[in-house]
Amino acid sequence: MFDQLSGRLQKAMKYLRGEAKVTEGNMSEALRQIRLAFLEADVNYKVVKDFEARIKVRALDQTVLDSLTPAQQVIKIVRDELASVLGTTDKPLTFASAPPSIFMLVGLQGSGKTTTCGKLAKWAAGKGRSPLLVSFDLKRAAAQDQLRTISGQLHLPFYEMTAAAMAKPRSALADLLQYTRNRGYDVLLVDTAGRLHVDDELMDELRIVKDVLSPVETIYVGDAMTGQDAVKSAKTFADRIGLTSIILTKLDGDARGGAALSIVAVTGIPIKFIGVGEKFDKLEVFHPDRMASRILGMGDILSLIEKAEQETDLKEAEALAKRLRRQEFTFDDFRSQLRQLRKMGSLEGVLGHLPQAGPFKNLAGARMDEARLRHFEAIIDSMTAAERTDPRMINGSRRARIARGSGRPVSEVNQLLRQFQEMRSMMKKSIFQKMMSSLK
Ligand SMILES: Nc1nc2c(ncn2[C@@H]2O[C@H](COP(=O)(O)OP(=O)(O)OP(=O)(O)O)[C@@H](O)[C@H]2O)c(=O)[nH]1
Ligand SMILES: [Mg+2]
Repeated sequence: MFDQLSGRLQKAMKYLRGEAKVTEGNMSEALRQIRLAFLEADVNYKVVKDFEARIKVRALDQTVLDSLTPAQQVIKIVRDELASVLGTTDKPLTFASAPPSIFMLVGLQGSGKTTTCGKLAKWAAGKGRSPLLVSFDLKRAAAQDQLRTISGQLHLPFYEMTAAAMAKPRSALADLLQYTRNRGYDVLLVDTAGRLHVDDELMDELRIVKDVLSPVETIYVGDAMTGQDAVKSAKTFADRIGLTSIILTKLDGDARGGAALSIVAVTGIPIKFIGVGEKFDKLEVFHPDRMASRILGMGDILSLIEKAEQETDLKEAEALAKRLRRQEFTFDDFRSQLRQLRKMGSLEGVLGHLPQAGPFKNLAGARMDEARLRHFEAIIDSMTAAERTDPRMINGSRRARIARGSGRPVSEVNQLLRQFQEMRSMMKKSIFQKMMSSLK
């Protein structure tokens, strides 16, 4: 997958090998090579520009891991930024809280909608769900036949949508919904018509389907081989009917990578699966991080980098534990912990180690609530450096100022200060210290 891009990126990294320090000079040639590699891979121009700018800033920033060579550091940054362009964290397909979960597939002609319907049905059945397949194509009778055949091959039920019924699309869809519920199917996969180009008639048709069925996921199926065309039409579908997910197909072919590396940034919609072959098991859950590593190749160097990262995390944790022992825990530490948590994507890992009682109760309760952590961070950001180091100085008027600065109510500032003080006093009892060592 993306062999050419991988090759070019690896070549770009060679420009930094053996350099003692990353400077503007040696970075600029590496960056030029990265830019060319991306443009050649048909990545959206604006995405390339942003990517390049971010790498430049981060590469020249001295705070990168000191145990890595300059080339390794840049490789790490490129890998991270690739992952960020691909969507950063895994976003699994959502099931409805009350069945049936309706997945509606849309996209241009030949993008792989019908095939992907079959793949998703197989995937859902493998998860113990009972899927029903239906094709809602007002124009082409052959569309019904294709999906019926696929259902047969998968031994999964198919809902027959007749031409007569489709003459009244709204009532046909209402009947379909009733049938799905009555029979107890908990996943309904809705295949739709494709067109060579986005047109008003298709959009009207799709809007009716979406309106009547209210799918939990409206999935754009895009052919990765078509590069920026897939990106452009995804944007149109997103703007005109609304999308929740993207599945890119035909990544087993000689797709250059441009679609995958542009579509999330351009549309703001996450990629959830990729199609890597015509067979029904050729569907992979999309992991931005793993995909970034795959694109970059360099497996050995990447695992070395990961090890260095873990060591750094451990070192930071140890330093923090030391400060805690000396009771020097400040809001700066607290904030960097919050950032660390958000960076990890999931709070479960770290907060899971906290005792579920005492002062930690509230914090552990925040586990599910990313927004609250962001609010905490905003409040801490609004404190002065002196306040962060010595929160005891934060009196009433300072609290009001911090609330104004962060756009949060004073009550929330009070709550954060209270929790912080509780944490500090708990630390005297060295519970946190124990927790830190349990993290190792
Ligand atoms: N190699 C490869 N081929 C794929 C993949 N997904 C779909 N295809 C092929 O792409 C072709 C078109 O797939 P369909 O599923 O019929 O596409 P569609 O979007 O339903 O097409 P229309 O209904 O005509 O709009 C078929 O030959 C599929 O076998 C994939 O991930 N890899
Ligand atoms: Mg089709």
